[in-house]
Formats: sequence, C-alpha cells, structure tokens
Amino acid sequence: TTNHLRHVESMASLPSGAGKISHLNAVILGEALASEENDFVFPSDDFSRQALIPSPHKYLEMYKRSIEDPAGFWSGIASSEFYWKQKWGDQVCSENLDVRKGDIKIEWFKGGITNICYNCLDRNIDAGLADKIALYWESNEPGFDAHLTYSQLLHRVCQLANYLKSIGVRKGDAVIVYLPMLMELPITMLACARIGAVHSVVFAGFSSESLAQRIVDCKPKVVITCNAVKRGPKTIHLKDIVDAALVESAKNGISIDVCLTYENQSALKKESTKWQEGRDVWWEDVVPKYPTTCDVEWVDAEDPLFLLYTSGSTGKPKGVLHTTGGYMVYTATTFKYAFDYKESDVYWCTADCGWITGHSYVTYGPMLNGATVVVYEGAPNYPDSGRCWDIVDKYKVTIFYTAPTLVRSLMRDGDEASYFVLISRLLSLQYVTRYSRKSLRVLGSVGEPINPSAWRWFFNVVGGSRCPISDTWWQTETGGFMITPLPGAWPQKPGSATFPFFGVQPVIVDEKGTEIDGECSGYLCVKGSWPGAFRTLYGDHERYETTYFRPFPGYYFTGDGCSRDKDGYHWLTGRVDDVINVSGHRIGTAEVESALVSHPQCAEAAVVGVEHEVKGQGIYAFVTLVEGVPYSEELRKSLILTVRNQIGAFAAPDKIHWAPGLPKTRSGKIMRRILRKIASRQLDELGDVSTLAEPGVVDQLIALADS
Ligand code: 6R9
Repeated sequence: TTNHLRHVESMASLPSGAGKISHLNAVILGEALASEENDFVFPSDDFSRQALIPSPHKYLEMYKRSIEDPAGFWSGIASSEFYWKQKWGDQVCSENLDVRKGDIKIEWFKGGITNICYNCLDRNIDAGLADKIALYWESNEPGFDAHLTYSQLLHRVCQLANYLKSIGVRKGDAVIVYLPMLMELPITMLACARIGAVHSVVFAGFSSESLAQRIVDCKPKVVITCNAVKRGPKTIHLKDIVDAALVESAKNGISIDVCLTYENQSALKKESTKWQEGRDVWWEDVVPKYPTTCDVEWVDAEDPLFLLYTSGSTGKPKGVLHTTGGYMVYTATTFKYAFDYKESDVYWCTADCGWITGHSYVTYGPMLNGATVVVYEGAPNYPDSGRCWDIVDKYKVTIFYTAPTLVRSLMRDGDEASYFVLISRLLSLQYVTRYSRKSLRVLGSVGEPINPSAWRWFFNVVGGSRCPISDTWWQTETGGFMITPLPGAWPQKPGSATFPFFGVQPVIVDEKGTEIDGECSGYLCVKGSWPGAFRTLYGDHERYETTYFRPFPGYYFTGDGCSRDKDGYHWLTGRVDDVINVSGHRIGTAEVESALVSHPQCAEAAVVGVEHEVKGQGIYAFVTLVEGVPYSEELRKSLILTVRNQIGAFAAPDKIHWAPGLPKTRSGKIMRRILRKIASRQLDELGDVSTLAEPGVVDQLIALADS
C-alpha cells in the first residue's frame, strides 16, 4: 500500500461530526473558533448523515479499492453510469508513465465507443429529466435572464451541430470558440462533442494576438464568437478582437472561411457590429433553421474531445489535449462526490468556460450528472458586492463553487490596522447578510490556495457555518479534482485540500525525486494514472514528456509544492516553476516577458510573482530599456498596454520596476531569486550576491524600487 493509505488509515480513527461550530460574531475576522479542536472543523451530524460518503471509513474503503484495483473500480463506474455504444476492449487502462521505459502513453477504455454529449443530454432525457432545468442564465444586468430544460438544450445543441456539419465540420476538426458566459458557450461545446469535432475555447479576456496564436496552432474550420459582452458597466467588443485576430492569423497562412457570430443583444445591436460579408454569419440567421435532432457521431474513448491552451514556463502556450471516455467518467465522478451531489441541487460555478474549471465543472461534470446549472454572464460585484448572494437566493443555489480571489475581494481583506479591517469587514458583511443564502449546502474553492482567514469567512459568513467547503486542488492537465475534501466524510482544516480523490496517489518528493514520507514538504507528483489525465500537448508530445514526466522519472510532476502534516492532510503551497497564479489564472512569466520585450523601447524584462492581497499573486516586472531611452510615466503606461494587447487585461503587470541592469550570473542567467526578494521588499533576505556578474546592480535596483 502507499504511504498515503497509511495516513488515511490513521485518519479513519478520528471522530466524525464530533464537534459543532457555534456562530460567533468574531468570525468576521476569520479567526479560529473556540470550538475548533486542533484546527479541525467538523461537518455537522446532519450533513454527514445524508452525505454520499458519510465517514472516513467509507472513504477509506472506496479509496483502497480504487488503488488496489483501479481497472475494476473505474470500469464498474463507467459501465453502470454511462452509455457505451460498444464496450471497451480487454484492457481498461494501458499506460507507460516512465520515460525510462519509452514514450509516455495513457489510455483508458480504449476501444469503447461512446459520445459525451449523448451522455450529458440524451441519456438524462431518457432517464426522465427532459423537463428538468439544465441551465439558468443570468445576464450581467439584473432582471434579465433565461433558462433551458434538458430537452430544450438538446434541441439547441442539435441545431448548431447540424449547422456545423452543413459547413463541413467533421469528426476530428478543430473549432475555436471565443464566447463569454452565454448559454451559447456550453451549447457550442456540446454541439462540437456531438459531431466529434474538437473544441478549443479561448477565454474571452484574451487579446487578439493570443487568439491568433491559438488559431494558428490548431487551424480551426470555423471560429464561433459573439458581437459584444457587458461586464459590469463596460461593453467589450469581442467581434472586433476576433476580426483583428483573423487578420493576424491570415498573415501566418491560416485563413478562416466562417466566423459564426451570435448577436448578444443586451450588449450590442447587429447594426453596430463590423461585418465582413462572405465570412461572417449571424448565428440567429442560420442556426435556428436547422432540425432539432441530430445523429450522434460515435467516437472512441481515446478520440480527442477538446484542446485547451494553458500557460507553462516558456513563452508558447501549451495545447492540453483531453480525450473522451476517461475524461467523461472522471469529471462526472469527481463532481458527484466532491460536491455530494443530489438530484435536487442547484449548482453554480463562477468560473468561465474559457478555463478548465468551466469545461469540467460548468459543462461536462454537472451535465453528465443531470444537474441544474447556473451560468452568470457578468461581473461578481456588479451592480454591487451583493450580486453573488442575490443570484444564490434567486435560483436557490445549493452548491456554490468559486475562487479564493473572489472570496477575498468580497470580504475586503486588508493588511491595515485591525480596527480598520474590522470596520471594512463589517461594511462588506452587510452585502452578504442582506441575503438569506439558506439554500446553500456545499461551498467550493479552486484556482489557488485559500488562506485560512478567507476560508473561515467563506465558511462562517457566507455558509452560515453549515456548509462544508470543498477546496479542490487540480489542474488543466488533470482534467478533474485530484486532492479534495469529500463533504461530510471527515473534519476539515481551513486552507487544506485534505486528501486525494479515489484512484489518485499523490506523492511528495525531494529534489532528487525520492518519495518522502510522513510529515514533510517538497514537490508534488502523482504516481500512476487516472482516467481524466491529459494525453498529450497538441503537436508536441516531446514537450509533454519533458515538462511533466522527465523532472522526476516515474511520476507525473505537477509544478506545485506541497506539504503533508502529521494527520496526513495536504497543503498546497503554490507553483515551484515560472508560472504565476493571478486571481486563479495561470500566467507564465515568460509570456509576460516576451510581451514586454516586443515593445520597441524595452530591451529586457524579468517578471516575478509577488504576494497580492486580493489576487493571491500580482505581476511584478523588471524592465531594462533600450540604450538612451529615459524611463517615464508615459513609457510605463505604454509597457502595460503592450501586455494587455498581447495577452489580455488580466495579465497586465501590477508594477513596472525600471532596471538599468538585471542581476545575472556570470553565465548570463537572470537570478530570479534575488528579484523576488526585491519585489517583495525582503531586502535583508537577498542572500549571497557574490556570484553575480555585477553585484552593484542590486543596490541600484533597490534605490529605484519606489521611483
Ligand atoms: C483548476 C485550475 C492549476 C494551478 C495548480 C495550482 C493552482 C488550483 C488549487 C490550487 C491550491 C487549490 N491551484 N487549485 N492551489 N489549492 N485548491 O485552477 O487549473 O488553471 O491549470 O491551474 O492552480 O498551482 O497547479 P489551472
């Protein structure tokens, strides 16, 4: 058995539901409550009694089975809960995860024939959910909304699928989707899946250049977008961004014949939308004309489902490729257990479908379970900070899944004197307590570590001390939850993602790649495969192996640091590579650097992450200018604008630090360790600077720090 199993075995002897949390006003400061024993927060007896996994014993029993017999465990779920046109071959899973033994390969349910759209819609409709609400859509503007039942959703999906077929989209073709959170976004994903096309959703906050880069990489048959979207009071002209991207990709030899554009009437009228005759097509003009039924394209479990680009430690985004069968089984099962899903739940995940969370836990995981899903178009603090709880009350949301950055912005965290913190927290509290929130049952967190004080505020204030928090650790690459609480199963510790999901074997290794046991911290790796794992990086299997499987041979390397405490709980400590996590969005330092140096007056740039009150991490950029160019406020603004234009507004540096020189080793390597210390003003911790080619640059940088 694994180390982890031993930890969990000792966990099983812990009491469950042994303590109750009383509601104290002091909780608004996010401090530990007197009733928390050794930092444990216990689920209530009532919650545990009704939970799918009601105790550590039950978890342990299932976890053990999943590790000792993964093929039996997963094939049992796959065959009893999904529709397969044809069952998989003899092997449930075939894999090589060791670079020393040849090419990395992961296959689950190979030979099995299925369709994930069929499993989301037709299968649930056949099981009696035809008239159940599938999607509630809430517009940016309060008062505007819409909804679709499962059968209405199927009709819309089929119409689009038929249209896509009519313009020649076939199994295996890529489709680029650049849409905000309209119902048309999950509709598009499902329509692609229905006909075996491979969707690649690009977050609608990316710039035209980033979009063009992705178009050039995956060469789609069609681009699907809308004319504009409103976020808070701002109107964003998405179609203009697409137009610019298509000009750019044409320069790189990729021209797109069809740009299907949805008219998002609440944001912009048709008449005001720029149009290219022959290429651009209004969704509303064509899609509704197609039949509301569409035959399913049956695909192999290992046929690609989607590509999603994510940031890595070099400049070029990586096309993470997920396939059909394993991803389907994994997202559905993780959704069900980590949120203790019941048929009567109303589920709202605030993530955008442009990120993996929106793929696995807005669209596929919930829909595979036949859940009712809330999709919200706008900004969480518009028209005010109470909007989220307004939506929770309006739709009687029972499961609310969000990111720590949102929790922190709503609790108005601050590092001022505690008196002011208290006052501002009291003010922000009103935005929460104005609403009932009594429908809430389970809360969830994702994207970055949640600090214990934000955890407690979320738990005590938002959830009224009733709702367990599933702090789900996972990645674009993993497809679904990897380390996550199962609500009701065991006591939680604020800030810990707790234990691995079924079938997942996390290991913590030291620099040499040796597994370390017991209380420890190190690099987080995973042993063995799980059905939701990504299969390759699109067009670059070599990079897949180098990035993820070569650093610690025999394991999948996550890029995260992690520690395990004496009770076996896991604590994620953040990225250990050159990736920064800003408001839960992954950004490669190299991407920001290459955007900065594309500015004609910037000679060199070095970007590091710094702690940020609300965003978790902020972007701090050191820039060296071209010889003779003076640094000015105007130049600072134009550097930031360059990053906004090249990547997107969310990647704009929080701070530009003018650096006449950068600290480099004699071999010319930038010493980021030193830059990180300067950025966070930990000037007494600079460490050894004697190996620098020019040690003087450090003092120079410090002198310029706040200029
Ligand atoms: C799902 C998602 C992945 C990176 C990951 C880690 C961080 C995500 C976390 C968390 C601590 C959690 N991360 N969830 N860190 N606790 N619950 O966010 O995917 O965009 O690929 O980011 O996010 O650093 O490596 P992705």
